[in-house]
Amino acid sequence: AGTRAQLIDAIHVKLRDKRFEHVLRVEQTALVLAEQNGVDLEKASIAGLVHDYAKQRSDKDFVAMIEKHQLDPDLLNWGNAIWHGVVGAEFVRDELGINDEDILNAVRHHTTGAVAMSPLEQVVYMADYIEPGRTVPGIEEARRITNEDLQAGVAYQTAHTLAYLIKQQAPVYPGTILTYNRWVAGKK
Ligand code: DGI
Ligand code: FE
Ligand code: FE
Ligand code: FE
Repeated sequence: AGTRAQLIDAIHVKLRDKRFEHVLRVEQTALVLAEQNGVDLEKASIAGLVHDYAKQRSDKDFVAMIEKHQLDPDLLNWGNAIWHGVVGAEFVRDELGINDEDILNAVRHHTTGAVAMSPLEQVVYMADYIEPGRTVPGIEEARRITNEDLQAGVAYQTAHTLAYLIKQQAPVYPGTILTYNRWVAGKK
């Protein structure tokens, strides 16, 4: 296992400065949420730093990775917004040598959420949404709710993201709907 500085360098060469600065803010926000929720701080740091590691890869690279790891072929019908998390975790493992499944799941699920999310996954999902650079309407309420109750924050983000996608008439990834059913609609 390398140092944080080595990890930072490996990430920075793959990301534009704006994206890299977002990643650093997600790390710091994840550390605060981890502390508040009894989550391992080192894992929160690493997961925050690597969550968008694959964001700037080409579509061709993602398709090759889906084939290499024989991931769900339905993924081929989606694009960077979904791939950089779900498929991005495979780049994190293959290129950065991170094998911790909790960290890899936090990367996989940071955009869409998931039916089952560990506390670390919830921390990263929420840190990405409320980091101090985010300015979307309602962000102050999202921060307040999340600091009070992490799981309530997950429900808030999930509901608002789905409403946003529907308003845009954007395609909704099936995993996003499953997350909504579990975390917002309370389906067992
Ligand atoms: O990578 P970031 O910009 O830091 O944030 P993110 O990974 O949470 O990506 C957020 C974007 O992903 C946001 O524009 C909404 C989009 N998104 C989330 N769920 C879905 C989705 N886009 C589509 N088309 N379908 C989804 O289910
Ligand atoms: Fe992302
Ligand atoms: Fe997000
Ligand atoms: Fe992000």
